[in-house]
Amino acid sequence: MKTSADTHVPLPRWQALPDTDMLARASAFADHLSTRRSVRQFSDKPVPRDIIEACVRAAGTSPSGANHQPWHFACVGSAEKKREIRLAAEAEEREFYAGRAGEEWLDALAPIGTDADKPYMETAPWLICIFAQRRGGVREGEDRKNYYIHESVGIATGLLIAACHEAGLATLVHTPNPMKFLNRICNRPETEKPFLILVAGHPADDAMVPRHALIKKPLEEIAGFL
Ligand code: IYR
Repeated sequence: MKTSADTHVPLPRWQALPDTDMLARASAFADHLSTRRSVRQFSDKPVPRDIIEACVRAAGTSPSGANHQPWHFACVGSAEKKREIRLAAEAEEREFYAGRAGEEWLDALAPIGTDADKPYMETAPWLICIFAQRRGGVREGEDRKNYYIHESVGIATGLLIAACHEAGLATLVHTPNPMKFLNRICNRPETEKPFLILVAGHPADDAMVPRHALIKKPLEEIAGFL
């Protein structure tokens, strides 16, 4: 690996912890994340914009291909835009649930209880529409090829979900298919591909979550040590 004073700086502010602290912190983080639930009933209680900004800043720290940061977060809080997005998403979802999904997919979704009605897209204060950029670069105005776009945007989305949870915000990953309509509604260029919509807000007081979603695979099933 090539490093020089021109291109590199010493790793700043690295915190070395004793193993016992590392385990305690990793375990506490895992326990906290295990209380996250995908929520489909939201309260209309407002969430100040600066909270969303802080969560998106956390997402923006994500690693990405060649550090090109190939993402855009269109944070939709206006009632008119949320309504437009809801109506367009529901139109796609109606076709999905009426047959486009196919029997096997609908069968897999049955325990979650979802259908084509998405009222929460208007009730929740924020719809964070995440776009993946095919071209860009590190600096504003660059037009270079981006790399590992989906991996990068997926990782950033994971950090965004974790940041929202840490802030006390409930979220839902929503992926109407297709969702090309988002480019028009969010004024994003054709070179960007809608990745997903993250619904964010306070849960409704009477929010319910599917039992199905509580089944999490144990460590032995999801990890191997070699
Ligand atoms: N986008 C649809 C369907 C849907 C698909 C999957 I995979 C889910 O885990 C949940 C829903 C909807 O939002 O209803």
